[in-house]
Amino acid sequence: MDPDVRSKAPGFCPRCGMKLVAGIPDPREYPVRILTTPRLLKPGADVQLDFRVEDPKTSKPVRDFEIMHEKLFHLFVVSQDLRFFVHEHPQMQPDASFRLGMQFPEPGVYRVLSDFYPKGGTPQLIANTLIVPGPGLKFTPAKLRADLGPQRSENLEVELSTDPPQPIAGLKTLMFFRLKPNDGIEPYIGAMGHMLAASADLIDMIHTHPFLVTDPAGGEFKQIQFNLIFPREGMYRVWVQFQRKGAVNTVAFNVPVTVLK
Ligand SMILES: [Cu+2]
Repeated sequence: MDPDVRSKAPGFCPRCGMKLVAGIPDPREYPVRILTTPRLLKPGADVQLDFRVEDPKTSKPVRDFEIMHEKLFHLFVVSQDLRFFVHEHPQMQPDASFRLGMQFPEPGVYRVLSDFYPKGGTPQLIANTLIVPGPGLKFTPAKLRADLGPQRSENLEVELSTDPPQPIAGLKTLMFFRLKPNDGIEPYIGAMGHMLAASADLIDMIHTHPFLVTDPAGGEFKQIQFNLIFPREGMYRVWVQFQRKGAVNTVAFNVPVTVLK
């Protein structure tokens, strides 16, 4: 989904292939209610999450959604210490709610980000908080150190470089991810990569997709470029997901963002 891509006529986004919708409706937030079963969350235990999207005007459940990247509903769950990350796709139920089974590994505060596009509305990224009580529960934001070194996952090595080398809040940062080996890299849920960037205090969360995919250096690596604007100064944790030969690779970097002085 590329919310900045606008067209005068219905069609498809030239960048990500998603359906373009005529007109620009008022941006409105659609509240998401989360029901957990059991109600009290326990670390390491199975839990069922049910998501109900409400129409902000009528408070009635929303039933019609646009498909974004092959799915009706994308979900991110991130722990406050920023160690736990999942990107899942809850399934629509007959009553138009969405359901997902998962586990929370440890006691803690979790930010739950629902990404969906109600028909007739605008793309939504709605944050909720869930608390998993237990020993060691903390409410303090994560303290992260910069970590820009190469990361390895299932079957890929990922290197990051940025332009400017030190990202500046409010200005566009080009982020170049170099993927090795450069064979068998394929789309994952409708895009050549997915990024979630979260400020260490979990206030700013950005979900975005590649701007450009190239094979520089004679194809020695695949370069996947994301462009984004970090809203504020401070540390950001940036998760990226790429698929190679059927395996999803999730890696994360800690990116310090400065201000223009
Ligand atoms: Cu995505």
